[in-house]
Amino acid sequence: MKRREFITAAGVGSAATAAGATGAVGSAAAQEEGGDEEPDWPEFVDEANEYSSGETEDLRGQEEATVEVGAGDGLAFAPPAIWVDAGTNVIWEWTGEGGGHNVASEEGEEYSSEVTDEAGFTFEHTFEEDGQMNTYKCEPHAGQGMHGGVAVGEVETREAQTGVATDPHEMGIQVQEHWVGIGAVLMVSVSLVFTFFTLKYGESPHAKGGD
Ligand SMILES: [Cu+2]
Repeated sequence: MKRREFITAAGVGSAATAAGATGAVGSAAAQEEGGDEEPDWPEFVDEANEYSSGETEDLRGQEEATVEVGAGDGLAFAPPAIWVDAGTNVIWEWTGEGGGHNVASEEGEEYSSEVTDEAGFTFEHTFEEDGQMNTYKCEPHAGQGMHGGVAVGEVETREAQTGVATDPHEMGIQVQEHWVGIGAVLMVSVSLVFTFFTLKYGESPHAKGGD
């Protein structure tokens, strides 16, 4: 009688611990799912001035989008990475900062503006091809990171990693979940095996000395 009470208590205790660990797995997974998707930019855009991972400007649903030429310290496009629908007219507008700039396609649809430092100068291109990842640059400052990207419609995406270096963080979370998951499985198994053997072979040493 006493023995069975002890076994029940031990079983419930282990089950509760295992449930706690399982809960931790659930919340870690929920945190990871919280991120947004952004276009899977090539390195050319990832290294663009004024761009940080996860900071794509989602302008889908608009017929027109404006990008500043000569933003930040003067050698950047702003926003440097935009996501638009097919048929969107993108207008680049010069700030007059940072010297003479132009807008010239790198990959994707082809276009090229003149080089100028005139504030208020504009250049336009309408992106027609759905699913295309377009990249562009300022030719005088391409070597200094004056790059930009225009993702159009249904492009390949990746998990946005706002404010964090991409890969190490992702791996860190996966490793954590991995170990917590193994821990939970081990605890449940040990609990079940312990209960089974104690019930089958009787007499746990802890059950002695009861009244
Ligand atoms: Cu430039």
